[in-house]
Amino acid sequence: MMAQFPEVLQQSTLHPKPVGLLLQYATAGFRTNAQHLDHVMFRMGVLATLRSKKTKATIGVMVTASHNPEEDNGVKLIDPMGEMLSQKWEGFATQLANSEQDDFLTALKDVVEKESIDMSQEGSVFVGRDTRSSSASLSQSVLDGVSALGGHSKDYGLLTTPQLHYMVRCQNTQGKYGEATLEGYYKKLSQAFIQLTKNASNCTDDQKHLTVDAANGIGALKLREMECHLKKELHISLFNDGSKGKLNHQCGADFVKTQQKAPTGITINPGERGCSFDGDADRLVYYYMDSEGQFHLLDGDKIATLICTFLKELFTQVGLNLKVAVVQTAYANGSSTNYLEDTMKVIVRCTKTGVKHLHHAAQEFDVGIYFEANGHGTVLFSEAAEEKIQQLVENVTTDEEKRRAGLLLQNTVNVINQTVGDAISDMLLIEAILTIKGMTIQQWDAIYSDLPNRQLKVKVADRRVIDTKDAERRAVSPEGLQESIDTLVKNHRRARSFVRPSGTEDVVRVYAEAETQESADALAHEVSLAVYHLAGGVGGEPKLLS
Ligand code: NG1
Ligand code: ZN
Repeated sequence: MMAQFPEVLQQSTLHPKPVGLLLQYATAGFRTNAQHLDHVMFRMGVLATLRSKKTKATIGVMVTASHNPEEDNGVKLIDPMGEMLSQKWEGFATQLANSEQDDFLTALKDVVEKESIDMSQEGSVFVGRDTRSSSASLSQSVLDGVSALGGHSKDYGLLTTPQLHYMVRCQNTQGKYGEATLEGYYKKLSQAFIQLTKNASNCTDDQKHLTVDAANGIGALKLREMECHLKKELHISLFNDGSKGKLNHQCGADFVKTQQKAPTGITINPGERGCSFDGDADRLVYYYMDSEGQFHLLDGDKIATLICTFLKELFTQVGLNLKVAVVQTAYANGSSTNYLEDTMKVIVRCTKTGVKHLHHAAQEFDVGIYFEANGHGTVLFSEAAEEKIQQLVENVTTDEEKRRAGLLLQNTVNVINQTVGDAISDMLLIEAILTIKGMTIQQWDAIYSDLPNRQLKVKVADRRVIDTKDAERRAVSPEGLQESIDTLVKNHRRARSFVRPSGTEDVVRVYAEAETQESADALAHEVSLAVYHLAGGVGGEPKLLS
């Protein structure tokens, strides 16, 4: 066991930690300027190998900073079933990343001891990276970390984040989930998509057309690779493919959602569907322009609602009584929650921000549809639910109509990447649903009307002074803040507002929604002022949006 440690120690000196630099493994792993990350990458290679030895399974390491600017980078670990790293190990990740050079070995041995890791066990790690200029060398540092501990690694090179999650799950289920190759991923998803859409009648070429903004990121490359598998069942016009624009700059799902406007660099005619991926292709939002040139956004809440409607109809058709739930966060538009609960009569759960929270909540149901408003999400089917669908399709006594619905369900399961939100997979599912239902994007948008809303950021000296409860919907500290918010909310119609410290940026986020945009903007501004004054705001007072 001890024989491996001198090697790790020696190798770690080639990836030295800048003295005093402290980072935290947060909702999206480690994320900061790429220049500060070399030691973190090496150490995460080491940690992933330990995690692999502990779980006796393959672990994934993805090098990406998602929707952050090109000069940033980051790293996330992927657990055996393709899910996010367990919370306990997030702590170990922070501990390893922050130990100074001389203490690194002690920190490492501490993890080995606490987890009683058998160091003679083999370690296996899959590595993937996005298109950032820093990603190639940083992912090499991850590989160095794996080999320093004698682990085996497979470098997939350029991948979307959800593709790496998929590979890890395929590998650890011995192929039951699919084949752990890009070809396997493309085939599984595109075959399911073609099966889903083949029965749709009267689908015109116009309806098969979709404009995609790939945020100048990895999604563009992977969508191009996939296109030939789709057999022209979907006609994609790809924009922001990385050939000229800057990654995530004025484009991509995060830009579109936060700015509530179309990305630059795309051409989209009135009424046509467009969608945006984020920089690592795990988020997706849709939109269209109406005949007056007005932009309409269909975010994660609209996506969840469409998927839920589709699945519930199919479950009714086949007569399956499954416990279906939609999992959201406090950022979900109030209209979506009302529609799901009051009209659709489905269970709605609200969790803290961060997909791992949503994912865990969704696992408690037969079918758990989870989406953050920003477009990150997927659908989870319990093993029992998948078996019931399988039996239905295989049962020779099932009548034709039910079998057809059963096959749609089965292909829906197959087109979905259940490990994590996946822009490509979610896009195929939505395209299939719209085709099958013969629905336009305007009809989808009309299922319910969003309440106007606004998100703002406030800079404070220390955002940790804000503590929240009730899935971040109420602030418990600093004193008086929640009371102020309650009072401010009362002055607006159909209003709601909450604040929380961001997990990925050094800011406090403010969310407000109300009956009109003016009202939502005013409320967001008033609450920002309350945060500024009660939670130690720095810089100038927040200004009202003009
Ligand atoms: P923070 O910075 O904690 O709000 C943001 C997103 C999350 C999640 C993470 C990880 C919002 C309001 N927050 O978290 O939903 O996606 O980034 O990327 O969109
Ligand atoms: Zn992302």
